[in-house]
Amino acid sequence: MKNENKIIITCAVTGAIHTPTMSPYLPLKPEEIAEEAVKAAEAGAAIVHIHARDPKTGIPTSDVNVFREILSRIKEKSDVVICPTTGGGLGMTVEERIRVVPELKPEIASFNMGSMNFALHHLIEKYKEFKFDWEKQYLEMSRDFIFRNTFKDLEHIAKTFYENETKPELECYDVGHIYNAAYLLSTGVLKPPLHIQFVHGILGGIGTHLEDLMHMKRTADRLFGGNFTWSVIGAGRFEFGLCTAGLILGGHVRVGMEDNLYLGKGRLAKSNAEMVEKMVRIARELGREPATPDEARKILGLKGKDKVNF
Ligand code: KMH
Ligand code: ZN
Repeated sequence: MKNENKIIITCAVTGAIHTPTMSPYLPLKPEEIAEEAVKAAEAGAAIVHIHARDPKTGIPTSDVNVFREILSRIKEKSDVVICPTTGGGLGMTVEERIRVVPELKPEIASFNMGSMNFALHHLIEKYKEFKFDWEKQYLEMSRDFIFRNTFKDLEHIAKTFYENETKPELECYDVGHIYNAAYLLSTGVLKPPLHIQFVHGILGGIGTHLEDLMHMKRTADRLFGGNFTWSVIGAGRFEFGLCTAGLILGGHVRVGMEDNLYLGKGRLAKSNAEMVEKMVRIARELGREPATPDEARKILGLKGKDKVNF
């Protein structure tokens, strides 16, 4: 089967949006996050997207040592492509967020394409009590939070990525972010071919309607022609529907507990692997075969797993 038919499934195993109270299955400790990532890869994920959490409390952390532990544990057991976050979590500085790139030199990492509101406070009302003290405060803090990615930041982040041969995965949460990418491409700050992730359903970004995805895709097609690769995220209950639309349109997809905790209505996913398995079933039914990690490396033009620093 040719590479065009291959679908890269990314699994985002823990993130920095959901908190421990929301699911007992959310991996928190480095060994749990690594284990979930390895199992997601065995289920068919070619890329795992990684955030780190404090081993004791589960609060998102930018501690490079925790990232290093997670990434090396995964690499020991799997050849999956490892994509750490540079979006981090609420309240982290840009410098703290991007430290993983020069320190660990990953093949690919997330690269957030603009400043925005990134709100989680609306999730509070769903829970009567929280397991850890930090959770409610963390979610509430997002009411007044600006996810900072100014043009100055973006130039600095891009330079850091290219110095370390790390491919940027451009997280676009709205149409304006695609124009930001086009501008930075025209000034040489970003280098082609771009890899774009259309992120739908974050409060502060574009919604989860099919028209929203079509608009993002049409805009990227118009600005970049055929010279880009792309993937879709649908946050919350729209995850599988929007990913299915993306795969029909020829894109790649991302699933996992960072974006959604449920396998179906009222049914918490017990593992990230279950979510990948569901996506693999849908893909195969619709004639797309999951890419292996090495096929994903080829499709995205990554430097290779022997060139990372962990
Ligand atoms: N949090 C997701 C909606 C990042 O980690 O840099 C997008 C994301 C960004 O994964
Ligand atoms: Zn993330």
